[in-house]
Amino acid sequence: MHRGDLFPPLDPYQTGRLKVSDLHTLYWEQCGNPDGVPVVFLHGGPGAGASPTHRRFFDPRFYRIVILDQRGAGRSTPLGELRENTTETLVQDIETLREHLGVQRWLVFGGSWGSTLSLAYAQTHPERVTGLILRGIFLMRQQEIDWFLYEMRTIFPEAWAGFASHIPEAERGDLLEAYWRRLTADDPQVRMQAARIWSVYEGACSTLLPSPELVSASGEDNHALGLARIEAHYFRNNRLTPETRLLDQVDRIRHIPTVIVQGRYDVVCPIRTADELHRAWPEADYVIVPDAGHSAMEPGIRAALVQATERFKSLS
Ligand code: STX
Repeated sequence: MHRGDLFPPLDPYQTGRLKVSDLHTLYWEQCGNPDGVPVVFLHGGPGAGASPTHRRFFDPRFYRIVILDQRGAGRSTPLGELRENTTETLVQDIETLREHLGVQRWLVFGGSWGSTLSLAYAQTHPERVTGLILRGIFLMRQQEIDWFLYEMRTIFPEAWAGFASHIPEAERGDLLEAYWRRLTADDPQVRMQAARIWSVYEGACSTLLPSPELVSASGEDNHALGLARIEAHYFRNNRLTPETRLLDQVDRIRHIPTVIVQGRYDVVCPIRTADELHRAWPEADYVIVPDAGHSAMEPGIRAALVQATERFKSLS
């Protein structure tokens, strides 16, 4: 069994665009084996978009690897569009793409917000899901959003200072509202500046050890704009109801083979949430990586994720 690192870089054998509403068109790609076992990759944020590295969690000889940029994210258009952009529309888009590609059932792989969306998708369409690989669990509850906005400061005070100091002191009592105003301002420069600072804050808190590469990638214009606008939009306008919905509805997916991978020192999505999910769902395999933070690219996390995709070969 492959126990090493990511698979080698690879190009898609097919890419496409799929119009999913009057407003939104999705970017998607397929890599690996066209006759292989289907797996769909769901990126984080929401709004972060997928990258070429994400293709490399899966053995390309075995898997038919489907990757999409969610509404408003990455190469999907319009970038950063907030209208018609809810958890329900994202779940529907996954179904639209599945049907478009002629896939019956697939393995669903998602980290961070991708874990949230994977759970929402699986609970809505359990018959379509052969397995779940979930990393850095995020359930979009008030406590997790407050942690993101105010309490990551406990561990990353310098990064938080950069995030908070963009906002005048009088507005700092409600950072989400203050950022929302700027991220949706008429002036594109005001939006861009706020987006860059929001995204760099998240990136800086994502790794156990400092990663200048990840921080500078976080500040890249298109990535930052999609991520910050859509993330703020979901935090402010698109909470789950009730907020415990994904935990309450574990019964719908309890039978689906699942691996949860969680970094012990994940500061963006603290392990407490993964622990709650696993307590509600003891049948799921739970892998705690003892020396990792949040990012999928943390060495221990990516190794655990590759081990999980390798293990799923025998269940396919
Ligand atoms: N956001 C969680 C999430 O999905 C609250 C996420 N966290 N960091 C990221 O995504 C990136 C580092 C991929 C931007």
